[in-house]
Amino acid sequence: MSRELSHVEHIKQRSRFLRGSLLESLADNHTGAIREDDTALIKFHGSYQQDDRDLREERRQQKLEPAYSFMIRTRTPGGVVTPEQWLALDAVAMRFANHSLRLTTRQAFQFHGVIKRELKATLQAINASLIDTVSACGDVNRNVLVSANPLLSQAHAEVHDWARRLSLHLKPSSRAYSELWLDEERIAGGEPESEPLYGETYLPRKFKIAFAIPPDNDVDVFAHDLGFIAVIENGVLAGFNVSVGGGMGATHGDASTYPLLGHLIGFVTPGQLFAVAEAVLTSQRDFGNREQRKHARLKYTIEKLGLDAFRREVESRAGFSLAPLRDFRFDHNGDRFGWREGHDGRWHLTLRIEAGRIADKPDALHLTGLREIAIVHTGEFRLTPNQNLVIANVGARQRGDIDAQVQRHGLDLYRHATPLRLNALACVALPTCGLAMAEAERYLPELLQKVEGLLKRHGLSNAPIHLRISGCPNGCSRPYLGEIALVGKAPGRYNLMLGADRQGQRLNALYRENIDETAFLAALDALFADYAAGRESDEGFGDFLLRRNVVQPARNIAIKVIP
Ligand code: SRM
Ligand code: SF4
Repeated sequence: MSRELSHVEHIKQRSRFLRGSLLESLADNHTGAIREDDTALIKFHGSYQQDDRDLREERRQQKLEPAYSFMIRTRTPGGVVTPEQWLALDAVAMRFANHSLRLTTRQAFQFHGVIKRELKATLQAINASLIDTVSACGDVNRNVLVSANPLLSQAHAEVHDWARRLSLHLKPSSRAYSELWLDEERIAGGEPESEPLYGETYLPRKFKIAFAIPPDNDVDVFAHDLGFIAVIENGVLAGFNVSVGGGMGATHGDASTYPLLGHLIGFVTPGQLFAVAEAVLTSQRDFGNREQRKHARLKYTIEKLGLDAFRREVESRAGFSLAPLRDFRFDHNGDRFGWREGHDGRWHLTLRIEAGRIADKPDALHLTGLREIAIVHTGEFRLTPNQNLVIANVGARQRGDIDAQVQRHGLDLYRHATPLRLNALACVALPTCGLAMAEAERYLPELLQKVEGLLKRHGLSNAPIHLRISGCPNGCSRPYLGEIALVGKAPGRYNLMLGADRQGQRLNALYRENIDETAFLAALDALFADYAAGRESDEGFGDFLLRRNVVQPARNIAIKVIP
């Protein structure tokens, strides 16, 4: 096997802590792009260079360069923003981006379509609202996920606070971001720069952390490199069960890449949280594969070292042994919609936002509606890990006003949509994602309508089936945890995956490869007929398919536990 470091490792190494030639790239008015090496570095600053793929061919024929623009992603741990911040981000979307806010599967906002000339002004406008984009992408710890309803008890709020602090603790210390985008001066003769936690080549690959609060597994905790499952005993946060080595990404046709669920390795108290997170992260930093990026995620590092050896390494770095796991039970992944009352009598409204895209469309002015709500709302907005939105912390007397605004602007999908529609996830895919092989977000409404038609035919309209679609096998909508998943292979063609559970504890498996819409609708039609006739009461669609041996469990179906 090659021992040559991957190309990106060299770029990081000579980047002077993520500066590279970004200044020169930004100053070059001859192109809408940045230099190639800088495209790897700008990710660490929370942005991706993209081009409009709908226009690619036309521009090529016109001998024009691709229609370059930049995607920007926020670092918003747990996805919490104030109404003032919401208004600032809305203004950024309207002034600099494509007039939409995109809520992601990691509780962040994305802006699409920002042109190079306005990139700096856009990042400054975001930072002016006290939100940054540091490490939203790149080979570092990414936005930290937290169960979306942390106000349901005092302990929920504590978990959220731990996640926020951990996100700060694991933030790179390079000043490159402030210098490049916020015009902060370098202090002459100051301390030489260093990255105590990451080192000058950062991590081998992206690194993702999530905090789950049972019984909700809305964060899909086992899909992350590092998962913390809160253990709340008698209303008090006792600590966290720790899971390591989850990840969704795979490459078509390369059996050495695959999605995996995390392994539970023990329990830590809140006071041990930072030490164990650092120990896992630095173990990955030191043992992760830096030659082949396809094999660089923690899941492969753990397979290489062995789970026991990995746990011993973590314990030795943390300076303590992990305690035995505590009991927990998940009953649900996905979100719970509608109003819920918090522990303190305040109210939280979870709205369905289809594919996370908030825009003004002819039939519904969602961006405008949420702007108007932000003007009067006195609580917060919370993004869910499933691309939805919580209008959080509302007084009992304000509920009526919020309801009226929600209804006026057609934001009340949660009241009448089928469970299928409420729970479906779609990644961005075309036209902005450079890796998309097939449509996802743009195809979702039509797809749902067709699948809903089939469900209706079999009397299954109320079946809470989880469907996820992604435009390629990278897994941004966590498709391998969908009871039904379509994973893009080519324009109009998908792999049909089936059989995950609804707790986020079992991966699905390949059912049919590289099929078109007619074929996968026909396959689903037949399976829905069987399900309608043969399901046991409350039996999930994925569970049914497994019981009937329609699909065989994929690798790593059960979560490996070290006793
Ligand atoms: Fe993702 C790459 C969008 C969550 C696995 N992801 C991308 C890029 C940046 C494409 C690229 O590299 O050029 C996509 C940008 C599309 C666009 O135009 O906006 C992209 N990923 C997204 C988002 C926006 C999907 C969404 O519709 O919500 C999510 C943003 C999350 C955030 O706020 O940080 C998003 N991506 C995920 C998730 C889900 C999660 O983290 O919970 C995964 C699977 C979990 C995992 O990481 O294992 C995921 N994205 C990937 C991968 C595959 C990684 C791997 O280990 O192989 C790539 C490709 C890569 O890294 O090389 C990728
Ligand atoms: Fe792009 Fe693939 Fe991620 Fe979808 S799953 S956003 S197509 S990288």
